[in-house]
Amino acid sequence: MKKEKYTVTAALPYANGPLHLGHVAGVYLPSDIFVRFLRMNNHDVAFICGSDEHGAAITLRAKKEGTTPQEIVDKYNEIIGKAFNDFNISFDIFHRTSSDIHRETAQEFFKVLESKDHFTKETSEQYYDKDYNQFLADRYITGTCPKCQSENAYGDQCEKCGSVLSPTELINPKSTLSGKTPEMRTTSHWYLPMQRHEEWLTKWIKEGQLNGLQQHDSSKWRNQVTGQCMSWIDNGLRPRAMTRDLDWGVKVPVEGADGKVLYVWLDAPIGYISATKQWALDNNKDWKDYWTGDRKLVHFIGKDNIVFHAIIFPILLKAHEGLILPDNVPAYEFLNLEGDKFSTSRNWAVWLHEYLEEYPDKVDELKYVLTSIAPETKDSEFTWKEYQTRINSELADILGNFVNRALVLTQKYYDGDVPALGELTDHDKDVLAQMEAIPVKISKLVYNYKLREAQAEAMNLARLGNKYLADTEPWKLIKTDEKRVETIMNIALQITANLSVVLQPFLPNTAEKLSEFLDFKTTNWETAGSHHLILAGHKTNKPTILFQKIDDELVASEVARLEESKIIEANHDKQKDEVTFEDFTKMDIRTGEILDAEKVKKANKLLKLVVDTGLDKRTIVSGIAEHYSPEELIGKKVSVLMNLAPRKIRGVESQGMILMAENEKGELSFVVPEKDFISGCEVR
Ligand code: B3M
Ligand code: ZN
Repeated sequence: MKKEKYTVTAALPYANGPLHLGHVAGVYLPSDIFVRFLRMNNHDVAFICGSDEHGAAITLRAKKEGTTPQEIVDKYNEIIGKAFNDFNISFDIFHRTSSDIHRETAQEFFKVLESKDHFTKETSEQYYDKDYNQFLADRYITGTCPKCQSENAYGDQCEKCGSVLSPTELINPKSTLSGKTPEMRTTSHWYLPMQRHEEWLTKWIKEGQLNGLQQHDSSKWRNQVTGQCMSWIDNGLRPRAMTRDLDWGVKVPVEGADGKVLYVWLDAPIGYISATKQWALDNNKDWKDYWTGDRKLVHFIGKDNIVFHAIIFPILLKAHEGLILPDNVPAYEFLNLEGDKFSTSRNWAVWLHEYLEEYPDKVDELKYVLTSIAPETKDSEFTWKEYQTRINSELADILGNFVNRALVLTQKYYDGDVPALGELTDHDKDVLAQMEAIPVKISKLVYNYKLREAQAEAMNLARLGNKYLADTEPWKLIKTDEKRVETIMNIALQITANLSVVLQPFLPNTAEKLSEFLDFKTTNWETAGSHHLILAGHKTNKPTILFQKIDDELVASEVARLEESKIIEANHDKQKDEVTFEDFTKMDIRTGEILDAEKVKKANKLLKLVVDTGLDKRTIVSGIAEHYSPEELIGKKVSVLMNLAPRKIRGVESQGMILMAENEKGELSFVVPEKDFISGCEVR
């Protein structure tokens, strides 16, 4: 197979919050699978990512947490980077757009475009907050949506109805800084006249859609990508401001541009280039090799980033000259969670770093589930129930079961030695032919960015093996036909060895375990399909269980956790629905005192408390382990919601709830009477 060159990028996550499973399923996992596959096929690949550390996304978060942008990006770059690492995502580099090399690269890029007259300078009226002495970026203005009348629309978008807006369209605009009505002031900015590029852009995008004539069809863009681009173009391309009045970002490298920074959507994609530069420096390579010539540039992104990667960045690359344009922009639709959209503000999310803390040994399990449900062509949904079903009835019952049988029987009959392949029946030949065909199918699917089907095809190999053993029943045959069993077991072991190859892109940890069991490893995809991957006489090892089953309790507690955060967060910024006095009196709240505290096993956030409530001493499980050590809690006065229905949390029955106040930074404080009251006093 022809060796090709690829530069693969995964969208730079904003360093303003942690990653949730939606990000993972729609960008980072598919790009990782694609790259692992390319590497196994000996293509020359660079896999680039980093955190996006500029823009209003960052400054607003800093304001919310009462801290500086620098602290925010340092904090989330660390959390995100660690989560990628723990999740075994194989970036060649995970870089940062706050680095010096990025600033220099972005400024240089801007200067090249400026010198080639690709910008126009235009003066316009924009909202200005007098109290804060600054122009207001789109996200700094909220007001009533002109389309749906929702009161909390942002200057660039209404999250309620999804309309794209501009700040001047908002009814009754307010600055999020001072809360006051902003005034209009004149400011000038550099604009990218996108309309100048319409002709070549249209042709290029249509080519992408139609192509598919290349070796593996890899140039054919997904319909939703070309569709979105063409509808943008058909609506008419307009000049778009490439600079902003902000003090956080890459300074505009021109005289007289004080207080102006590069627009984050000019800055961030250049982050792919600056990250490549840093990686090249670290590895004695020339970065230009990765952005010029016959190399395929592939951007993995979410659908909300399509126009930035398939229109704006290509315009910038083309205008710069000498750099390649993307070969493909595989964009993913959105992943929903338990019937609702992922939402950071409502905490309706499964956070990757939290999952990994909680289930550090279930990395491949999550990868498997997320790839199975990846939103490749339409929005899809993650539920804990499906997580359980996929792991139990697919990973454990099919893959785990087959591998275990094959290896355990080999131990039992041959002390681990691979038996010889004897005469083949038609059934054997058919099974071997199917085994041989699977890697070919997987290849074709991966090159077409159909990773969901590709993984299913890899699992078909385990299905094939499982069925083969069930059909041939070597455990019965061993009593009557030992010779025949040798052939059957040899074939079962060839299938196992092939699994250790074809699973590598999808489930690298599992593939590694298979390699250890077999004492055999190849990272060369071209060997996949072979009937002789491991030879007779080769010694295999005793296997361990590959996948533990997921019990109902895990599903129930994860779902309960989500429901709780939904109830708690839903109305955070506004007053909740009215209740009657009678409603209120249904709650039995009393003062109490913590007598004992200990950690709940295998749960980082939970403490098991024994509380004196005046009426009794009871056990309450509380999610405060990250805020208090057990020792410092003993003797603490608290308020207890007594008559909350008891619930089992991590196997411990919790009889009530401790009341806590939470501030914007997520810090917790007990809610207690200001005087030293005894336990059992009613709160009302
Ligand atoms: N940070 C937007 C996002 O996280 C943005 C992507 C940048 S890719 C150059 O959705
Ligand atoms: Zn709206």
